[in-house]
Amino acid sequence: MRQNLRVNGARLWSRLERLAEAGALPDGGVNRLALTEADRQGRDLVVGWMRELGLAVTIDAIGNVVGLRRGREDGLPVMMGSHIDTVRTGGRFDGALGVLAGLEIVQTLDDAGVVTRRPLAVAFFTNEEGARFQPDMFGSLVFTGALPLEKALATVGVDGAVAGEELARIGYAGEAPVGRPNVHAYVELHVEQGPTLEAEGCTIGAVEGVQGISWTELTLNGQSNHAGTTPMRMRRDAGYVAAEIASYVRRLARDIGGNQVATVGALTLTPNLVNVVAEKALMTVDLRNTDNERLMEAERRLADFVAKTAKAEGVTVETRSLARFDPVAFSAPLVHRVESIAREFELSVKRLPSGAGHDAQMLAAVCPACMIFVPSAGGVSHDIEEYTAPEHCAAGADVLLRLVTELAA
Ligand code: HGY
Ligand code: MN
Ligand code: MN
Repeated sequence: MRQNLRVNGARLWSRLERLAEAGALPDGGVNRLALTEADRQGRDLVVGWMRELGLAVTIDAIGNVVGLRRGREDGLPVMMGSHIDTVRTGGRFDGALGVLAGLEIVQTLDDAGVVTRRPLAVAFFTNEEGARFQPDMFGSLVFTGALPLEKALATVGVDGAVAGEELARIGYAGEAPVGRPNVHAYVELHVEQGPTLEAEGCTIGAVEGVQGISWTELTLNGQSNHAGTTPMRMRRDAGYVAAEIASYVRRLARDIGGNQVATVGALTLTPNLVNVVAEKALMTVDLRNTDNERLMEAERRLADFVAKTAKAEGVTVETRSLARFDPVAFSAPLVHRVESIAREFELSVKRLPSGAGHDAQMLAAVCPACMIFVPSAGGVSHDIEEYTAPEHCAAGADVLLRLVTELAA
C-alpha cells in the first residue's frame, strides 16, 4: 500500500462548498432537514458524485445510500460514512465532511490506480439529526436492525409530516433490504462540534466512544385564563411550570457533575399571548452523560421534579421518550490506530469522548467502529457559524484514508 498517499484537500473543500448550496441559508448556514426538498437536492448531488466515481449505488427502504467500490476480492466492505441531513440552522461540516471525505478517498485511490483487497463503501444515513423526526440516528438504527423499519416509516415529525410519506415524496424509498448490515468495519470522520481539540491545539481526535443520550418530550396541561383578573392562587399556569423545569435542568447538570449536560431546546406555549395564562406547554429535555449510572440518576431526578412542580400548580404532565441510547465504546484497536496514524503523520492528537450522537455509535453494535474528529472553530456547531479549517478537513481525511486502506488490505 502506497504509504505517501494523501487526499486532494482543495477538491474535498470544493465538494463541501457545493453540497452547502443544497439548503443554503441567506447568512451562510445550511437548512437541510431530513426528507425535505433540500435533503433531496443534497442526496441527488452526492449520488451523482458516487455514480461519477463508478460506485455501485444502493438505496435501502429507509433511504440510507451506500456507494460500493469493488475490491480485488469480494467480501464485506470497509465503510466510511456519516449523514448529509442538518438541523434547521446548521453548518456545512456536520455530517457532510465524513461523507465527502469518503468520496475524496475513492477519487484519490482511483487517481493512484490503487484497488484495495476488500471493497470500500461510502454511506450516508437518513435522518441522523433527529431534529424533524425522532429519534436521531434513525437511519443507521434501521440499517443495523436496532429499529423496525415500519416504526421508522410511521414516525410523525415535529411538523406533522409522516417519515415514510416524505421519503417516498423525495424519491428515496429504496428497494435494498435493511437490518442485515454487511460491513467489515466502519470509520466516521466528523467535526468535533465541541471546544476540546481547538483549546488543546490538537488537529486530530481519536474518539473513544459516544456519551449516552436521553431525549424526553413533556406536554404540560394547565388552564388558560386572564392574565389580569386571575389571582395567583387560582392559576394552573403551564408556562410557569415549563420555566421552572428549564431552570431546574441547569441546576441538575451542575449537581450530577461529571460530563452531565442538560438542555431545554424546544419550548412552545399555547396560546402564547401576552395577556393569557398558558394552558399548555410542549417542551423537550436533552440529557447526556458518558456515565450511564449518572444519566439514569439525572433522568430520575428530572422526573421527580417535573411531577412535584406540576402537581403543586395543578398542571398535568404527559411524558414521551424521544430517544434513549446508552454510552458506546468504540473498538479499542481502531481508536489506537487513529492515534498512531496521526502521530505517524506528525499531527497532534488527543483521545476524547463524543458529546454528540453519531451513526458510528449504531454501527458499533454490528462491526468494529471508530471515529476521527477534527477541530470545530470556537467549539461551535448546530449553528450557522460552524467552521473547520480546510487543512483540518484534509488532515482528517488523510488519517481516514490510511486507516480504511489498512483495514481493506
Ligand atoms: O443530537 C446529536 O447529538 C446529533 O447531532 N444528532
Ligand atoms: Mn453529525
Ligand atoms: Mn448534528
